[in-house]
Amino acid sequence: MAPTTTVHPGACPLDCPDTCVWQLTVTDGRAVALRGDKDHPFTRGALCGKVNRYLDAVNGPDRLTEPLVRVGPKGAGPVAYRPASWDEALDRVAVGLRAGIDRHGPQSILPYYFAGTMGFVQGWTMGPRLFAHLGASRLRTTICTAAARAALGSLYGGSVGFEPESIVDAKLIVLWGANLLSTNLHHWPFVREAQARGAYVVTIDPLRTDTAARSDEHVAPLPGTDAALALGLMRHVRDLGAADREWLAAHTVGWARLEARLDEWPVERAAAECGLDVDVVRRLGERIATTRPTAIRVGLGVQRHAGAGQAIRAICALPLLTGDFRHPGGGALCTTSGHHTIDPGRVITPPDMPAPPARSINMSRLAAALSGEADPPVTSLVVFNANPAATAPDQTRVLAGLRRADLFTVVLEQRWTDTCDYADVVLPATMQPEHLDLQTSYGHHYATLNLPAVSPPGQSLPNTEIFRRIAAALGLDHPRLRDSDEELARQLLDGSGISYEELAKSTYVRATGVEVGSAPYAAGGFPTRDGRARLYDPQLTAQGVDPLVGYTPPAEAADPQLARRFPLALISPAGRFFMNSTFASLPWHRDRTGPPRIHLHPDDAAARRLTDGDLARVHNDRGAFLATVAVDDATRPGLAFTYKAYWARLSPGGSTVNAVTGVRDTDLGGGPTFHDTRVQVEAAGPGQSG
Ligand SMILES: Nc1nc2c(c(=O)[nH]1)N[C@H]1C(S)=C(S)[C@@H](COP(=O)(O)OP(=O)(O)OC[C@H]3O[C@@H](n4cnc5c(=O)[nH]c(N)nc54)[C@H](O)[C@@H]3O)O[C@H]1N2
Ligand SMILES: Nc1nc2c(c(=O)[nH]1)N[C@H]1C(S)=C(S)[C@@H](COP(=O)(O)OP(=O)(O)OC[C@H]3O[C@@H](n4cnc5c(=O)[nH]c(N)nc54)[C@H](O)[C@@H]3O)O[C@H]1N2
Ligand SMILES: [Mo]
Repeated sequence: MAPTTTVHPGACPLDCPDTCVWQLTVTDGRAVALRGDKDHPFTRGALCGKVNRYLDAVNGPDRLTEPLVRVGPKGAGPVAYRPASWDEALDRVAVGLRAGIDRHGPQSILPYYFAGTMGFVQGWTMGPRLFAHLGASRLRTTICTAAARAALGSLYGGSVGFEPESIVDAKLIVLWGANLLSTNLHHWPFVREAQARGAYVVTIDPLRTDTAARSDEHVAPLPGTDAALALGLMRHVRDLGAADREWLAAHTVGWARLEARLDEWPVERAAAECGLDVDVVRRLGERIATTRPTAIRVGLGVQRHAGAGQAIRAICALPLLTGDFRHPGGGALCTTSGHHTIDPGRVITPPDMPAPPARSINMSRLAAALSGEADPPVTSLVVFNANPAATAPDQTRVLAGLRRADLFTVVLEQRWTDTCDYADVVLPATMQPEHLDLQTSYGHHYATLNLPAVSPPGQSLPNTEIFRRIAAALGLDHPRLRDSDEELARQLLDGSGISYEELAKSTYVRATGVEVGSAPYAAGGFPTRDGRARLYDPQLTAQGVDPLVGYTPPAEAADPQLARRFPLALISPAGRFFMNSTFASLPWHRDRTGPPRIHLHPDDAAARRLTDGDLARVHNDRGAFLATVAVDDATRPGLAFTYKAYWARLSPGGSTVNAVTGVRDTDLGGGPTFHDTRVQVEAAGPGQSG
């Protein structure tokens, strides 16, 4: 018989601002080819390198295809597990969760999940709904953008900014702590188009990334000092008479106070704080003062430091000063999330379903929550769409917590991960081509519907179905715990202005009411109560934060005491071929990425007699990891870097960079401070290669 081939549109589910629309080719029931949808206005056809090989993950021999239950010690890996039927596995889950509830109450259960899929249906509906109904601890999902969200909520009233496609109209583009070529690839062609039309592109990043190297100028401040730079730039803009006082008066509050503060921030002070040449700051200030429109694309790297909230506020205050939001292509943009209208909150706790009040636990503090900070203790952990053993800070304590004999852990996964090593029960989950989902984007204004196109391997099931079955196994019979995936998608769309039928027909729609190429805040109208942006926000006082836009220095990076013992600041941004820890076990992706590396400035390498290819031990008081030395002048003396999210079980020594990152909240939002870390690096002794 001739093979049957069909093509199915869908959405890339990964935690990336681009949310590509793709076309999946299925032959005789098997996913055989994947390409980008050329007609999609933002992603325009090309997929990134790592997702070009997404079918390696879908069709991989390492997919989990049946439930597994632990029969050996925690931490020993797959050998400690045996296959089980769904009935047996679900029974274990129910018994384990019930035992915890009986001893310590439902709050002893912690669901831990994040954006392994950004699909709302598989991520933010049935799982959180079940746990809310049970009265389990709520998860504060802070691991990625919490500081930015809180800062933008204060400043603009939400995570909103210039319309991303309008960047082609900008005459000056500042890529601030954003490595577009690795993490926001589909915005880059728009930047190039602006450049072709004469725009000047500046990247502000402590590292000379590919993006920095391909910009017209690279400005490399010390990590965590961005607010100081922004204040110095604002001061210079003001001194040059370029503050748009009319727009400031009409559409902001707090300008008079901020102007007084700028008196304390001459460019010399800003330059000194940032470790920059004063002329660099002056020249950039002049450019900003004289170029309309200026677009500032703000990455998330700037907000993984102790002063993150103030950094985002100060950077995003700049275009308020220059009146840039008047123009298409002017203003700042960190994430587009606040423009989107789908709110999973109502779906997680529907009004007709009881959800007892419960404490919240900050996911960025998992290490602490598992080792004594939580009272009542966390005695059950249900992990889905996340791999915290690799990705959460303070890995030594995270792993010790996961190893606790009194902790009952359930992991829903597509393939065996570091976190599975510590599970009592592992449940096999479907991937994007196999389930229904609905997505918006944190980098553009489109929403996409993804319908199942192939059958799942073995007995794997969508998260939603697994949670429906866990609910049944627990004897919970509220009808809301039986809603189908399509019903959940429809509930998500309720009141969003997007219709399911329309999405089913066209796959994606422009979802926000903001027109392509428009200037949504030209005449103010920010989503604050009075429509004004807040340079001064008295509500922040209660959170211990300066109500006025200002500068909070980094914690470890700027600690001279600590620097004596741990002389190198360390940042761990996104690499190109992994997506957090997703793909970090696949042969093609690993080949492209190579082993964990510690990148050192030539001076720092020489001082330690380290050369390219040496195995080094990177350590501080919290822990250590092993990495191959890469001597690299993309960084500056005193600053080391490595890429995030290798797997511990596949790393020499069995730990990753998160063994040295710590549990410390950002000033605003309770986010993690991955890039605010100090370490020492030395040659790994013999026998340390694990
Ligand atoms: N290929 C790939 N793409 C990804 C990811 C991935 O792992 N791989 N991860 C996804 C996720 S979860 C996210 S949240 C986004 C993150 O993507 P980004 O927003 O790009 O965030 P980071 O990678 O943390 O850091 C971006 C840049 O900020 C720089 N940086 C670090 N500290 C500072 C600082 O203090 N000041 C300044 N100015 N710059 C600083 C880093 O050197 C880095 O080049 O990317 C997503 N996309
Ligand atoms: N050192 C350091 N650490 C960091 C960062 C950093 O900058 N530096 N960045 C942080 C950031 S920004 C983020 S967002 C976090 C991300 O960290 P995590 O949230 O842990 O994300 P991933 O590592 O991608 O793991 C996602 C997992 O979900 C699984 N998954 C995907 N889809 C599904 C599904 O439908 N069902 C189920 N059951 N599973 C699914 C994937 O197989 C994968 O194993 O990492 C953080 N960790
Ligand atoms: Mo993230």
